[in-house]
Amino acid sequence: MAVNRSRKLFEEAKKYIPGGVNSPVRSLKSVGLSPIFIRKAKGSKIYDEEGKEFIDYCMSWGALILGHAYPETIRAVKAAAERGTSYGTATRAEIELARMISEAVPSMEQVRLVNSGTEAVMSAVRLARACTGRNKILKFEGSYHGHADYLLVKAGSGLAGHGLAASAGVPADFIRQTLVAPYNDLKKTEEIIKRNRKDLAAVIVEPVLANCGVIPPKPGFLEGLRAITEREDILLIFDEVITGFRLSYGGAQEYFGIRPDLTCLGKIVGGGFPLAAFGGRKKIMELLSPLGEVYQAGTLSGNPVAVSAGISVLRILKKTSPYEKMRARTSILAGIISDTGRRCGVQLKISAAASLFSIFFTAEEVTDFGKAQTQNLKLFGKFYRNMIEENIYLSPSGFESNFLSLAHTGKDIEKTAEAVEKSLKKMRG
Ligand code: KE4
Repeated sequence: MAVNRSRKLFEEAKKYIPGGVNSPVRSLKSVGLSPIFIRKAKGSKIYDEEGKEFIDYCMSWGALILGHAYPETIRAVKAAAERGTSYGTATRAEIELARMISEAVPSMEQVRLVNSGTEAVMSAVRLARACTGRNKILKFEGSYHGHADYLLVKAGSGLAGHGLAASAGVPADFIRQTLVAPYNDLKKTEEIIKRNRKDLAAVIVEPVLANCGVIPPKPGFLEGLRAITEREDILLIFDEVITGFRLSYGGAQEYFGIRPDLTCLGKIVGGGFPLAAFGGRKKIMELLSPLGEVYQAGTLSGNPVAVSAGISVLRILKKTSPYEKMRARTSILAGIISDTGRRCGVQLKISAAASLFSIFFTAEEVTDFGKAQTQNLKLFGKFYRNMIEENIYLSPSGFESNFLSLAHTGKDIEKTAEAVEKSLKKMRG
């Protein structure tokens, strides 16, 4: 078979880029494939270098809730770029985006724009440590908060898929301040918090665990977390890089009715550009330089082109509030996949939260990272490769989430359902 263009490009890429990719999870290594090089995208579709069309459920890891190359975003970005790509000064547009975020997420009384989710989380953690004068932070097994050294501890996403519990190159004393608790286990979490309360600055949580597949919070888990951190005077950080503007216009904190002290946003808020944000109570945010003693900076922070993309997306989301429609479409697809698995005699569990979903090849409910790790990854790889053959591009790991967008049509769902049927049938026997 002629080596396709992606394979040829991959060989070329490996000469100059480690592993041929700029981020491990897009290597497709954990599903037994090599990267598919995408040349263009529109709506719910991506097209490889041979022009082959795929229905995309990775959607740039959840960033493109409106779909690829959304016309309003393209128009806004072109207009912004024609006025210059970066000034390194204050601009009017940054005020508008910060105001829109604060109005959407009232707990974010003040906002700082940064360039990635990693940077947003790093900054929020530093702020929490300065605000409380304590050093320890608590995260949950399987959660992924970007690649800051001290957070690469029992992390999800690419670390889970590649079996790296913590990355090389991170000195042991860098992670000494990082505690880990089992997600959805409030009792164990409370024990760890009580044992460490005098050194604990913050608890950071993905309100829906979405980096080991999708694991929604059990009823009462987030409420309990809020009550305990409030009582123990510990800050609660919601990492809403995935759930922000995804679960609702006000994110998971609106969806679940919980008010954290600090919030991190990414992906959707940047409209597909390198833009993220963190924010919280004014009193805490005013600790940031140049007002306070917490240093945080960035050459391209609040970049006018990226900001124009973010504003264009938030305007549409605020105006159309597509959340119920996307939730309904996601549950239809989840139901179809679940029924098809039963009909084909393949044991699988669908886990969904709003327009997020993931497929675990296991018979038991997946409520934490430990259970997610028992999924049959070999079967997931087979299913993944079969779905690629059917031109469906899922997020390439059993430890990632899939994302529906406003651009996914009923026809896309039908095609996906047919692809699931064919893929699962090929896996029998
Ligand atoms: P970035 O630095 O990749 O923009 O954001 C880090 C981050 C922080 N918090 C959460 C909850 C996240 O999911 C992420 C990044 N998500 C991964 C996919 N699960 C990004 C994909 C990648 O690493 O290539």
